[in-house]
Amino acid sequence: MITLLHLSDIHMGSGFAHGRLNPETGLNTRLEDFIAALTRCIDRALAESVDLVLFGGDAFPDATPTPLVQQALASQFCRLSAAGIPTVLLVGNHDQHAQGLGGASLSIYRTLGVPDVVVGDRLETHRIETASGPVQVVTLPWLTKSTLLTRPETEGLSMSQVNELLLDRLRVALEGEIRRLDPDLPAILLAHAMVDTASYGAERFLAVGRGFTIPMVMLARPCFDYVALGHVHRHQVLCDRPLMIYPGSIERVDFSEETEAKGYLLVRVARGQAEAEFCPLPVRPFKTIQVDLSGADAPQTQLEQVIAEADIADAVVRCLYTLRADQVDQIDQTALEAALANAHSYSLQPELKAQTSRSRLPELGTDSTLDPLVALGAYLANRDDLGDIAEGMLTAAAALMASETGAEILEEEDLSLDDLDSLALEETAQQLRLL
Ligand SMILES: [Mn+2]
Repeated sequence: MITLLHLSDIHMGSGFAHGRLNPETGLNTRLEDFIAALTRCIDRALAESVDLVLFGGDAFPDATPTPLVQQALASQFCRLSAAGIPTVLLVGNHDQHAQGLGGASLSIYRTLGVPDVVVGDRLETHRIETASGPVQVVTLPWLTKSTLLTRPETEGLSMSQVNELLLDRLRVALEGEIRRLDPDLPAILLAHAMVDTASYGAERFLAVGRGFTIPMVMLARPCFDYVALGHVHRHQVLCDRPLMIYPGSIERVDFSEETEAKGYLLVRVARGQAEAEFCPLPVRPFKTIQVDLSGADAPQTQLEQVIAEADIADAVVRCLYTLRADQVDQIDQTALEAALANAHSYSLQPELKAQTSRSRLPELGTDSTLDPLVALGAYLANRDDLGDIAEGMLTAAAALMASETGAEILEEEDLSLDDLDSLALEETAQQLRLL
């Protein structure tokens, strides 16, 4: 029987906006939270003397973490190496470098030859000698179309056709690995993937290179005794035979994870059997306070009352309140800040109640086949306040439409004129500039 600790989606270095500077350490408190969560995972692995640690991918928010963040992660995984506990670090979508092969933020561990650390940045099978005997780990990192396809192969294909082709290739490649497995030894699949039967968490919004979905049946093969997943931030068991689990992220990355339990898995695996225990971590609470004040006679009093009743101690708090334009003067910002002082951090997000329904531009009509660039032009022509950035937005939008990823984003988001109207435009402009 092999005991292992399976964790995933560390995202070390993200969510700084939800923290503050710790004057004693000079670090952002959210970095400290993420370090504390990872430290607890490694502490447990050492305390249990597990035979193996599996990391399911997404170590950082991107492939170029700052040295401080890189070091924070390394100093924890090095404790496993020092204890002689084999560790597999799988490459997730956030760890991949957009340009060419290699260069993933975790590849440095292989380059340095860190003892007992295996980096899974391609589909391959690793035979690992553990204290309780050998185990086979098939690594399946996050797939992009450039992983298994060449550019000429995908030319002229729609996104869904590319995904079909990619799945065909994956099926063949995975079959190749499976056939080479030793049937007498325990076998584990470690995959960073969006499995079709999973329910979404924050990763839906985090994904930079939006990828594709793998059918659960393709991974739930009887040759695997355990399927260790990463990518989805919400802990969930997808299948019992073979046991297939997302441990979820180890800390809350954003408010979409407000109500989710965070933790890691302790798993016992032998040939033909597996059992897992979810171990919750005591992580930072997130708290959304939402109140509609538009009908209130005394909005300030009511808002302070709602805040007083909320459990905000040491929590990351966002306070969303709706009010009428004529009520704005009745809100005392300083008093609100005092009421929220007990929180770890907070943001006040007032929203004005729309007094009139949104107007539509007649020239845009209801023709949904209208060229997006023409529509954007017509929209900007009617928005004098955006005059300064109108030209830049059009240029950026044209570039966006011309680029493959841009077209994919628009297609995936099903971006229509209605959305354009309701999107926060500054943010749109900023995103366009970033692209
Ligand atoms: Mn991911």
